[in-house]
Amino acid sequence: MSLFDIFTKKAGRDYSSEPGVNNPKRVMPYGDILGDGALQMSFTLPVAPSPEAKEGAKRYIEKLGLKDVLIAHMEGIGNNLSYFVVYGHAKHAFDITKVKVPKADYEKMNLDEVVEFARKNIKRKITIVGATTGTDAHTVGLDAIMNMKGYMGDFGLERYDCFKTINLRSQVSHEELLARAVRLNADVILVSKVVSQRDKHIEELKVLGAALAKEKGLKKSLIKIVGGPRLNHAQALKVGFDAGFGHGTLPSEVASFIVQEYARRNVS
Ligand code: B12
Repeated sequence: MSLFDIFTKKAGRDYSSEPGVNNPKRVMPYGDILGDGALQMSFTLPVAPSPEAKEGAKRYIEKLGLKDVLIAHMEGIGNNLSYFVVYGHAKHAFDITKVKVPKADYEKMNLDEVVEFARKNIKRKITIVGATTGTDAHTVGLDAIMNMKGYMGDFGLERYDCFKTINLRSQVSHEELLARAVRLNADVILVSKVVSQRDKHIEELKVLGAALAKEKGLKKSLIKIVGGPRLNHAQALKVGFDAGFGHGTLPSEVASFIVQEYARRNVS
């Protein structure tokens, strides 16, 4: 269906009984009218901006199956590189009832609820050791979770009375993290991985996951958590961790998981 059709023939019609509209089995993007499949995407091509680059970008997106393609923006972003913003209309829909995403098992609580839960059920401070590992120098994500001031108005783990937190900061080797976790008798380790080029973060986490599993000096009940913008819970499980937290995670989500998982493992 073209944009013309959408605006002239279909506008004003009741779509609620049609595929793609309010129907969880046929979900699709929309822009102007539910079910129109309108979407916006952006990408970079390794060519200088030109009328040919613009037309090439349009044809490429048409090959991907989008209709009514409009290049809304083209901009040079360096030597022989162009950035594009494109609008188009997709025809594909998906069945959201068939989509299952593994998630860390916890009920979200706020700071006071976490502290109260720990006071009632745990009755001791939980020792948490955090680090950004390998050559990764990004500390902001880990700090957002651990530091007193927290992230997006949500206080960090240092603020919780029920936790003793040790932030080893960035570029921490696996050996050092393991040694510190053993020495501090850690209950939880938090690993941050931000650089993900060529899936380096996954490779390194596999190695760390295996080293953690082998290390005899660690508590058997140690809770291993990993986080970063290109990570999710399913990936964390695959590399030997107990939970994975991605983009936009709030400290209280991590705190909620920690106390509930600690109670599951340690309180009978
Ligand atoms: C700030 C920054 C830097 C600073 C870091 C300063 C510091 N002290 O951290 C500096 C300038 C040092 C830097 C360097 C580099 N950077 Co940089 N950097 C960024 C930038 C702009 C912001 C990252 C950030 O602070 N985000 C804010 C925090 C709050 O978000 P977050 O990290 O996602 O954290 C949240 C979640 O992911 C999660 N989380 C994160 N960690 C953890 C851990 C746990 C346990 C849990 C539970 C949750 C959790 O919770 C947080 C809060 O919600 C990003 C681009 C971007 N916009 O994201 C690039 C970016 C991450 N950097 C990038 C790159 C390539 C580099 C360099 C390699 C550049 C270079 N060629 O030198 C170097 C790497 C140096 C190194 N050895 O690691 C790339 C990574 C690309 C990739 N896919 O790997 C990015 C995406 C930029 C880009 N688009 O190219 N960088």
